[in-house]
Amino acid sequence: MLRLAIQKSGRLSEDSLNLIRECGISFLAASNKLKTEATNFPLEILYLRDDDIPGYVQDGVADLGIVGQNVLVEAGFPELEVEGLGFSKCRLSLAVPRAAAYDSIHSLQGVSIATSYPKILGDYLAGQGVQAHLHTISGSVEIAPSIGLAEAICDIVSSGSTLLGNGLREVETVFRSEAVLIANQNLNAEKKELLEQLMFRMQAVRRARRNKYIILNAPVAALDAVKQLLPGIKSPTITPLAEEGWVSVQSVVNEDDFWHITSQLKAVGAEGILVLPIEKMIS
Ligand code: PRT
Ligand code: ZN
Repeated sequence: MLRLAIQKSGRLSEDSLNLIRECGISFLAASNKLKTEATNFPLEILYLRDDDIPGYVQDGVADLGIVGQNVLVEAGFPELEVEGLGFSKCRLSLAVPRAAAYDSIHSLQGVSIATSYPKILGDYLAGQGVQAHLHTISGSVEIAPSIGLAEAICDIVSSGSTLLGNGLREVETVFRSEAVLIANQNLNAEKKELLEQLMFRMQAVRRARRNKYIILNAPVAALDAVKQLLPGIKSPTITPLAEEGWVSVQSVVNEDDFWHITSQLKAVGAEGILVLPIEKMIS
């Protein structure tokens, strides 16, 4: 039985649960929301504050966890990371009041900076040869300059609207983060095997999310041009249509390239283009 710790309620909770569900693992809703057991995989889910997850996994109270890299590195256990999960992407950035003079990181020499990430920020500043006064606060970091607590801040940014709304200007990216799967480093053979199975499923789900299945009809004369646009996993599947001189082509395209490729396919003569989501994609 594996114990997986996820965030109880917050930005990571829903995406963590969705990933587990898409791996085909079902579980009953927890009555007390502290833990639940899966019904079709040897997995128990613990619901915790995100800040507690790295320590619980390090100590072996949980075998696995899903947490932001920012929290993991700040907790001092980067070695627990197994793989990135591609959601909750954000950055830890330095920001100063809009009107403040700022030329380079050296403008922060001797300045007071409010943050909830003293370790990551301290390491970053040391690497840049800058000495600043760090004020560690646990929340509402963005208001620190306006209440006179600090001259600059270092906080998590995603869209940037919180900084904007508080009259702040983002000046340096200190750290880039996403949700990661973490694991205790002394798992026994049985748990390691279960972790392998879980990772195999997670990878299949993530690959599927990044790709689409595409089916289209094309005149035989346009086939070479269509094949150029659709590399597929190996190569596209081509079957003749009942109508002479036409074929049906099936392939997989990356979601990022999808709009670009479909417009080019139309331009070379493809018709009846269907695009379908992929549920799982095993390499
Ligand atoms: O209660 P618990 O301790 O479990 O949760 P929490 O309040 O500490 O964390 P939570 O749920 O806010 O965030 C969990 C994780 O989500 C973080 O550790 C990051 O890895 C990730 N994440 C992604 C973010 C954001 N995006 C984000 N935008 N975490 C926080 N923010 C906050 C940020 O602190 C700032 O206040 O959102 C604001 C900035 O957002 P924008 O869009 O205005 O730039
Ligand atoms: Zn937290």
